[in-house]
Amino acid sequence: MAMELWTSPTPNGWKVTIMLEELKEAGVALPEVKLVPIDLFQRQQFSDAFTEVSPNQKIPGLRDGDKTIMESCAILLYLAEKYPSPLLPTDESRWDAIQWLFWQAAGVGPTFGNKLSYTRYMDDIPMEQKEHPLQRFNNEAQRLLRVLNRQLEGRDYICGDGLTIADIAAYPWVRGWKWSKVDITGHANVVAWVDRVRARPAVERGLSYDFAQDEIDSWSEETRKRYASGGASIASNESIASVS
Ligand SMILES: N[C@@H](CCC(=O)N[C@@H](CS)C(=O)NCC(=O)O)C(=O)O
Repeated sequence: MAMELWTSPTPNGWKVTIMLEELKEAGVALPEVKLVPIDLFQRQQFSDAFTEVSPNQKIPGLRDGDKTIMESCAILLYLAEKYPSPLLPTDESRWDAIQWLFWQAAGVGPTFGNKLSYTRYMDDIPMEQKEHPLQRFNNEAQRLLRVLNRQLEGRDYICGDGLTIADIAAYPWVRGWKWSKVDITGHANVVAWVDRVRARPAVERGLSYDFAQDEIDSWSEETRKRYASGGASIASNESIASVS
């Protein structure tokens, strides 16, 4: 039976599509993966069918036979364990990848995500109410970038010479820095790492799922408008009680 990936073209979604392509690149014979697009602008994340796959009502979600998995980093770990490859080493160094994976899930994702929301998706909120969160999330994002920059000193990838699930988790958030307006340009190792990861053919393929290939690096005005106007649904506070 095919695996099903319920997802959207957003940073948390790209983690999994990049992972699938990097596994193929590593020579893993993956079963067929059926893509089930979730239109967040149409609030499909709140449908009963998707809630079965992801009780948290956020993409991505994976169904593999009887097993359903939510949370992008849990999906990365699931795929990495099920299909062994250098993306998650089997020796002691696996803990390097796992700790940086959790660092992304607990720090980079929420911080960059919140900075993005206040920067792009809350135009109806007066600036004086946004100033504090904007500053707080920007400061924390800059702190995380300093941590990442230090970790990348003398290393091509977060855990050393080879790409791991730690890079796959962090990259989609950091690459979107122009959209979230988190300036990475003062962190030379991070800038070089973003370019290095982007140059990988599997990453290019992973970023193209259900998304126009010629807009991977630079969105058209129309796409920017669509994300800006519908972004509030991507970072919604819809109550779980409102599910019909
Ligand atoms: N911690 C979750 C975060 C997932 C998440 O925030 N997904 C966003 C898209 S990037 C989403 O589904 N938003 C819809 C909503 O908030 O209603 C993960 O890593 O999977």
